[in-house]
Amino acid sequence: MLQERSNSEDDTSEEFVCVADFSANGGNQLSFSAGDKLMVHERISSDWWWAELRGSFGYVPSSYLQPENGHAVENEEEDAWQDEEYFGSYGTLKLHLEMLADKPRTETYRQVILRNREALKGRVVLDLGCGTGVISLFCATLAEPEAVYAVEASAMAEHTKTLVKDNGCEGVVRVFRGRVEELELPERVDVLVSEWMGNCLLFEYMVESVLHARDRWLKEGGVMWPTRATITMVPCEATDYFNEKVGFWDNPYGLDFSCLKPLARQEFFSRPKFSYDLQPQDCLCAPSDVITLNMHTLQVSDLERLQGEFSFSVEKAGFFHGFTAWFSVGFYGVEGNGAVLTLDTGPHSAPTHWKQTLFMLDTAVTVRPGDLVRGSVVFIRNPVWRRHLTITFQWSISSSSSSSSSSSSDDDSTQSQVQTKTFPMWR
Ligand code: GJV
Repeated sequence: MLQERSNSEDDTSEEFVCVADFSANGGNQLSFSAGDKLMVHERISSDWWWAELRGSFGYVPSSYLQPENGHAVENEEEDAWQDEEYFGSYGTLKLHLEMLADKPRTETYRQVILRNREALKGRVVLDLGCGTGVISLFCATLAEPEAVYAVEASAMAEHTKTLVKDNGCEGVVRVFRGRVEELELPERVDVLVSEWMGNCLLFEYMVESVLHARDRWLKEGGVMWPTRATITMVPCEATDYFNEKVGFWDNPYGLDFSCLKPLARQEFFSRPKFSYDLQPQDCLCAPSDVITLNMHTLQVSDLERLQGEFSFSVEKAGFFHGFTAWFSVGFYGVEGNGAVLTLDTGPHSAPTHWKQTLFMLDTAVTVRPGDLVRGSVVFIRNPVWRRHLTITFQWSISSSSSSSSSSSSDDDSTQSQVQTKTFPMWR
């Protein structure tokens, strides 16, 4: 899993080349096209720089820019995936312990195999990103597959080979160490199983590796586990979090620190908050699915931009502090027998290690039952840093004025201006 990186370079003006199109979202941003050359005057933060293009000034996302002299371009491709860091982090037990100890997650995969044990008989399975091999071992011990190919790029693969032997599965499970994109497998497979889901589903974009493996190794008519993946959202209150990060500055120790509040908003609310535990009572209404991916038809190119729409009808009075997002995945039966199992990482299901992801607005809005929060959300993959993305929300709130005397002719509803906020995750 990837960490935020800081950029500690000097702030003298320098020319940069834009590597992809960018359209400005807020008033202070600057639009540009791939190939444009712009002058960066100040590196305000690691993500947003103050720049000039053909006489206009504005903020630009630093990750879309490359130095004009183009140094370190040779390593660009590898670096863009941060594979050394990524697979390095999966080479130790820390993350595997977290995933294995996550009962709802691991138990769902176990149940999927149990319920398909008959159908798996004599089939060939690819377990992509097998880690310690738990899913492969479930296959070998709970069903009777012909073979299981367990693929793992990190150093953990060496331990996985031992685990397979120690559990008496070496006749069925074969461990391959390497990136699936670069490996030769003995044959095509009937089932491609993988646990690839990152924060907010897409972060890390391991899903791209899954799609490559599908196109290369899954037989015609083979099955994908999970079969579909869905991103769900809800507008929510986050009073404690708001007070902890921004409300705090109002009056600490009897002093007026409130001038720091804009800075606090910028620092704490400009990125999503991972591992957020949304309390069901903080949901302002019922959640809604915004994006669903069909793992059989999804294409790598689709991942560049995914858009969803929402229309939430507020059910309780409160403060609209932000949106919370999470995902669920569904598993269909091997024989198309429909038997669907779901792993849901939302606030109304058993907690998982993913928890939820919170996107805080800059200012809280008071809402009442019947108010409509309508808009869209777009997931744009970072054109340079391939495991990262930005998420842009656009929304407006319409409220019908309270004293609803049924008499008055037209709707007295007022609609707020369209608001927009973009969250880098992480670059
Ligand atoms: N080839 C082989 N192993 C991989 C690949 C790949 N292309 N990509 C990821 N892995 N749910 N967010 C491995 C990685 O080393 C790790 O052990 C596992 O797959 C991902 C674990 C789940 N991460 C997630």
